[in-house]
Amino acid sequence: MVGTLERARARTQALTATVDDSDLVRQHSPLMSPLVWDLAHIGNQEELWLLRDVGGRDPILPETVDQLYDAFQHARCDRPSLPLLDPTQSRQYVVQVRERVIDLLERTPLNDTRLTQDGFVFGMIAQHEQQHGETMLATHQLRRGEPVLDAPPPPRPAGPVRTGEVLVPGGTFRMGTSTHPWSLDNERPAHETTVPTFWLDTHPVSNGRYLDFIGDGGYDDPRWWSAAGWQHRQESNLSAPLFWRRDGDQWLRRRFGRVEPVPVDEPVVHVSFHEADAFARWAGRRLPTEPEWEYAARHDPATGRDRAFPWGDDEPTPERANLGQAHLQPAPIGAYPAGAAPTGVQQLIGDVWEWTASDFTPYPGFVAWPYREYSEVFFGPEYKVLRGGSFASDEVACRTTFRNWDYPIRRQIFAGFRTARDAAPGQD
Ligand code: AVJ
Ligand code: FE
Repeated sequence: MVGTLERARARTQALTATVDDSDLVRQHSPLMSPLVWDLAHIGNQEELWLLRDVGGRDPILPETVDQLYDAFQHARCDRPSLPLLDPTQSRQYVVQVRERVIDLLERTPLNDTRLTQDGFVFGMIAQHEQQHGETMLATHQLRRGEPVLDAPPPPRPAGPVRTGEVLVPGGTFRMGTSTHPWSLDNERPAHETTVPTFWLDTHPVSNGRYLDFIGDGGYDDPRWWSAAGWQHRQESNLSAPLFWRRDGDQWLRRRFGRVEPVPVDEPVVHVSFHEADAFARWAGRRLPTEPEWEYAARHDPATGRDRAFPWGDDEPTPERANLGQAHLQPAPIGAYPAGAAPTGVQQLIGDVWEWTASDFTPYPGFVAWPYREYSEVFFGPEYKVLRGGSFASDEVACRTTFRNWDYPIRRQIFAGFRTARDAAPGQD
């Protein structure tokens, strides 16, 4: 548990120590908080839940500080004008909180309240920090200026890759979880769900395939777009994924401050739900539903078991999935044969978040826990669910049951997609 908290902190450090103080307090996009807000917010959530709630300790700073870091009190675009802790104070604050947390962990017997059972609230805070790690990485991607981040390139496939689709035989499985100790409220409870037989892309949609959509005039043909999608495409003048730029007859993309030709064999990333949905229709297909996605990722048709991961119950490894910001990009299509599901579907975990067709809604029997503002206040048709995690997701916050959500117009997150289609009657 301490190791998991430390891994999150090492990442936070890497994302906040590599830029100078003026970069920390700057707003790199109205869509994002200044990095210094994320930093102190991470510390503040840790203090609120672990030190004050579990530990019964007094506040470290004047209590007026809490509301500055309450995400519901101030929109991201307003956060730079708040009287925030400065970079030095923020760094000191998170260190102080963490020292006291380690002390508390040594004294607190776990399992004596529901909040501490199996270390849940410590796991929740580690997941929270890692989710903000992913958000801070998205801020780095939006930041202009010299590159400051580095990582080795992801693995490449060993040989030729067979792309296409696989038939996923329908059936009933237990969607979600009632037993994973660190699962968040929206993943609960497990409930029987029946999925029809369907076809699913073996891999996420690549930049190469996405370029075919662009080249075929996909952005200019309202036939492929939903009404809301077309309206957004018009208003925002969309013509390619975020961070792409056409240069003569080639496409370039900017990634963490470096410009390079768009790699055709990499999963497309930085597309909105609307773009994913339009691509799918252009291809004569659709986005998978959330139950279809989870069923494909967990269910083993041979044994009838629902597993933890596509490859089985063992934890993720660097051979199985591109997670944890080990690389600063999704890996090429076919780079993770060891991560395949029994049906042969690949790269469900890691690389890019995958847009699904589904709205973010509660499972039957949902109970908000431990706070309504994690999930419950977001339920409804305004948000679409994303699954599977990205190269920027840490494994503590990446499960086959884990649900992410965002507005269908969002593009700065590390989101791509894969497509599906119904099976013909009798194909099962
Ligand atoms: C689950 C990724 C949508 O970043 O808005 C962070 C996670 N919740 N702090 C977000 C979260 C509170 C959340 N997402
Ligand atoms: Fe947060």
